[in-house]
Amino acid sequence: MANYYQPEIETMPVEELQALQSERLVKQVRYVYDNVEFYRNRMDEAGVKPEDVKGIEDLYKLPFINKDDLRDQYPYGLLAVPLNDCVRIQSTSGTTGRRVVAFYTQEDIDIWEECCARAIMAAGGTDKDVCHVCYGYGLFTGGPGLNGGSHKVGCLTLPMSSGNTERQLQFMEDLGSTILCCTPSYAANLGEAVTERGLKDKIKLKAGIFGAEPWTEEMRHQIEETLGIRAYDIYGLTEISGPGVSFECEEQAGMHIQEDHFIPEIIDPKTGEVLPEGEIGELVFTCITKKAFPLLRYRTRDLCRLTRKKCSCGRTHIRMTKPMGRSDDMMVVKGVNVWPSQIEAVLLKQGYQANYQIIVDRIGSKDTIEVQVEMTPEMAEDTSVAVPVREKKLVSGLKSMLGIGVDVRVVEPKSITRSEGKAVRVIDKRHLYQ
Ligand code: DLL
Repeated sequence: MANYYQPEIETMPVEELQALQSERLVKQVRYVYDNVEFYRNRMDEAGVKPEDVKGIEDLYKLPFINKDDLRDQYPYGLLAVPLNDCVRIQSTSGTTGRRVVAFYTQEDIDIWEECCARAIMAAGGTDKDVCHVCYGYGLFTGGPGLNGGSHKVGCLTLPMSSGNTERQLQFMEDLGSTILCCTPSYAANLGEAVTERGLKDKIKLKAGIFGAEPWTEEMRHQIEETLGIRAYDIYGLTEISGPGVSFECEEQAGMHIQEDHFIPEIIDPKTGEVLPEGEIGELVFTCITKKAFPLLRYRTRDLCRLTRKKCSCGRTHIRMTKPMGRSDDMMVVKGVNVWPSQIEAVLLKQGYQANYQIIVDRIGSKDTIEVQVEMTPEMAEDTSVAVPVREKKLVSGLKSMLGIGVDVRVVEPKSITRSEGKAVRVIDKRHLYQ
């Protein structure tokens, strides 16, 4: 069975890695210029010729592309191979506009699955494992990506897809699942169900690979505790391939970006200026090995920071911090920037679980923000602390985190709808009035 921990690539000295990137970038820019009219026009407009890019130091010369460009080019405008050479499409959910459809050749699929295989191995996976995949299957990349990675590692793969918690638990117990792959919000729900049914000692899970949505360190601890596992983060996006663009190793200290395939940059989202290592900004990716849908300098809208500090796992690939969310997840409420992850951190620190919803509205010209959070069953049983007392404590915690007043409603256990895929945390009713 192939070993998808690839030390010759994953621990390659940085200078060699960058030489490899430069070589691949030069070829890729020429390939894209020759095969995609949209890029040819963009580069001509920017006055950049393929031969101007001689290595990664020239990356900044290329124009950016963004999600609107992808939507405008829907469906075939960015295809760099004849449609006949493509074997698969995947797609974004399209909740915020027209869908983005990404195309893959067989080689693209192989590379993508290899990245997912590396992620599984970095979480301790081997061909002895039973890999329980309950990301959604279908157009969403989560299920197909981790499924392919699990095959490559040689795990016994359970293609569960999302939902039907009873069946998930039954298979987990009967087939001895050892690695769980799903969104962190669904992992938290499974953790809750395991606790309620007293199954913790009956399941054999040891690791989880969770991503596709932002999650906090507090949530990691909670999931690790309830499921008795180590919880690893995995990041990716449909446009760039899917999960596995980056992932955590055993150090759980940032996600290694698969730099032999993707070159990351951090830019100032307002000016587009490339920022030095260590600064927070918008993550931009250039794909240097993709054939069907090769994006150059794609603006992800995800905000994070990069570090090249040595990682004790031995991998040399640069690490990214957990994205704080997309730049478009940030809300401006009462004139202040508010991230759902800040709210989550306060709730979990005060012993709640990640079952909450944030409702933003506008009354007259004033913004309102209400956080509804469920009590845990233990809190509901403990009558010594009244609900208004709990609410007051949360109001104060949120005020010191956000700097604004927030209404809080502590509600009964199980009264907030559970997510099976990406959780919907924010309902911003102000959009209705625009
Ligand atoms: O969510 C791919 C994926 C599937 C990643 C399974 C990890 C696991 P999209 O549906 O295109 O693809 O959404 C991509 O989700 O730009 C981020 O905003 C967000 N995202 C993905 N992974 C993480 C993560 C998949 N680990 C968008 N932490 C990205 C925070 C994440 N946000």
